[in-house]
Amino acid sequence: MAIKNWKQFLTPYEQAVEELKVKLKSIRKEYRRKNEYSPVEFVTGRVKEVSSILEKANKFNIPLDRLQYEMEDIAGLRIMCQFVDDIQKVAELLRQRRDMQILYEKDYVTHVKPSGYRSYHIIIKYPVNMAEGQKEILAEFQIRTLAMNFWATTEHSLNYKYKHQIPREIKEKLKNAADAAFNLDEEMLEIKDEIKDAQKLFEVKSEVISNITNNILTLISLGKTVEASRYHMLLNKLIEEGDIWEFNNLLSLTRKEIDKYKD
Ligand code: 0O2
Ligand code: 0O2
Repeated sequence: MAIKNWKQFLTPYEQAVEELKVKLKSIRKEYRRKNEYSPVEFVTGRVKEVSSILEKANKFNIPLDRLQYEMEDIAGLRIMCQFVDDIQKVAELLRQRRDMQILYEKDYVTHVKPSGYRSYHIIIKYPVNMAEGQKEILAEFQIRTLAMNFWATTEHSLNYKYKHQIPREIKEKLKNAADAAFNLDEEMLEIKDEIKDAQKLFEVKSEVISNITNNILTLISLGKTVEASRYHMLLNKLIEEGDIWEFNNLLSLTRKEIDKYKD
């Protein structure tokens, strides 16, 4: 059976991708709001192109009237993580959700594909509320590290370029690149705590700098331009070489300065 109206067929998938993107991005926002490290680095999503749907249906002998039951990745969400152990944290967050039903999981992180592909896949059933009522669709999450994503994206483009007939020498190079990506993930995991500390420090510093800047602006609005420019110079000096203790000190000095002029 041919699908007469692809636009109509794909509408619930488009809605699902948009909704799930918002939901996943808000997981990150929630962690950030609490000033905590987020296992979600960034999220992308797409609805499969009609040409790719037809190609895959052909490859797996899926009749077009069975697409909605048998093709799992018409709606696809990709969740990128900084570290390998974040992948299971994200999977656990998804397992706890009530707004989707997990059908099954495929662990290509432990069981690397012969191509070198690594990712953790979760297939879900997701209800979409349409004008004509609720419709349940299938969707696929691919959870991976930045290194896994870099490799998969490159290999995907090469497959597209060579129509799945990648020359042997390029295939070998890709295999080496997959090993390098694996090693990078391992090494990043070893220095995870240091990286997280550095990122946390950066966030704390950014917040203190933003508060100092606000205080300098308050001093200007109070007409205290000489004081404001003195603190501005001090801040510029700290930005070059200051540590967090010195930034906090400057913040409290600017607060005290403002207090002097409040009635
Ligand atoms: P931010 O934090 O401001 O960058 P849409 O709403 O459909 O237009 P969507 O899905 O958000 O957009 O766009 P897309 O192109 O799929 O990219 C998704 C998000 O992933 C975007 O962030 C990109 O900036 C981010 N992104 C893509 N590649 C990378 C990458 O290599 N590293 C990082 N850290 N982020 C990347 P947002 O949502 O626009 O927000
Ligand atoms: P797209 O949208 O072009 O990415 P398969 O094993 O791929 O024949 P199946 O049963 O759909 O078939 O399941 P699998 O292995 O879980 O693959 C689903 C998706 O995972 C693929 O979708 C890819 O996105 C990704 N994937 C799987 N293996 C590889 C790989 O070796 N390299 C890359 N780059 N991606 C892979 P599609 O259908 O290829 O579509």
